[in-house]
Amino acid sequence: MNEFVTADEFIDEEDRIVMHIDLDAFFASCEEVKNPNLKNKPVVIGANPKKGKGRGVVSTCNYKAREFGIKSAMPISFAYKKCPKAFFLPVNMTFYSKVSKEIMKTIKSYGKKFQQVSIDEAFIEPISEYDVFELAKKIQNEIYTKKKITCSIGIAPNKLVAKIASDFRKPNAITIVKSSEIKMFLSPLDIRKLPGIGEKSEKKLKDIGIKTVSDLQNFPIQKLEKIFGVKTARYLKRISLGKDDSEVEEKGKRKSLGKEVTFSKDISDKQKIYNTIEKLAEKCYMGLRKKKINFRTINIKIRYDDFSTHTKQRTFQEQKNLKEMKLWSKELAKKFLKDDRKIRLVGVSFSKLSVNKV
Ligand code: TTP
Ligand code: MG
Repeated sequence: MNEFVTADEFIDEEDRIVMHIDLDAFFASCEEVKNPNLKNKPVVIGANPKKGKGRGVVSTCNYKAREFGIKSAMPISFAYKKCPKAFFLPVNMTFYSKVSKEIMKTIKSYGKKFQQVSIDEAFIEPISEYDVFELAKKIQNEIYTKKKITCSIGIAPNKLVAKIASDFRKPNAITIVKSSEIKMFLSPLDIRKLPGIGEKSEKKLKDIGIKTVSDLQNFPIQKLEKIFGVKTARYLKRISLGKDDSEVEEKGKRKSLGKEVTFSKDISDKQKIYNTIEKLAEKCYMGLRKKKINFRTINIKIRYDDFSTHTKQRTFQEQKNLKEMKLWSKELAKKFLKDDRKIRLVGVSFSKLSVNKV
């Protein structure tokens, strides 16, 4: 299946380029690195099969074991039935994490932006020195040379399509989808390939005759809204068309999120200044919430008309809500607004960030 691998004329100037790199049969590949004798033999990682009586599940298996119909999340007893002669190994997370860390370092070195999303996958917005197809091959070669592990890479104008593309052909493949090809690329795929469509949504969609992404693309939006509600229906339509503007960024690695405004004319109108600060605090707060990032510190910046700049900050023990943060932003600014000095710029930023685990 080569029709989407068209390296030469890829990507119009204005397109964003996102690469999604996913390691092949990761846990099983790690075990093969440790014990090369396992190569070309079926290898299943997960719970102890106890001769078919084990009660746990399969974490993953190599491609040889997949030929027997074994899959991630399948009860280990089923896997045993399908291939009793497979090599069943327990999960050795410490080892896999170490391998993953080293591979992620390599991937990161080729990204202007980098976001690791799980132990074996990451997005990058690649550095622009290379042709994207060449770069993808270079990344595959480097990972293989260093760690003897293969990976599959999807390249597209956004994260959504890049992720689907990396899964499109596996193992050891590169799939490029240009923006003009997105709709056609997604059309024949099963709706389960779209992110956020789990078993439940799949059933609901299939009940109304939507089996492929193309069915979803063509389904009348009004009807979809009636069944799923406006928000979900619009989300479904957007992803069916491969639309996604989320950024490649490492969650929790960001140190702060700030917004500032320079007034068109220096002002001393207190109400206007407080309103602006409150709005900036709200923008920062909502920006972080959207990305599920918590903060502990708020910083206020004030620049007077003579360019002298002052800041004040406050750190909290626990997460605050929007209403509290609006009040705090104004409280911290109070000190600078005691006299009638004119203000040129105000800024609000939130820091001490951490990924929201809730
Ligand atoms: P995946 O990337 O989903 O799977 P994979 O790398 O084994 O195979 P593929 O070539 O299709 O990418 O998941 C990465 C690792 O996460 C996988 O090696 C084991 C672990 N995992 C589980 O423990 N349970 C699961 O149900 C899945 C899907 C993965
Ligand atoms: Mg993988």
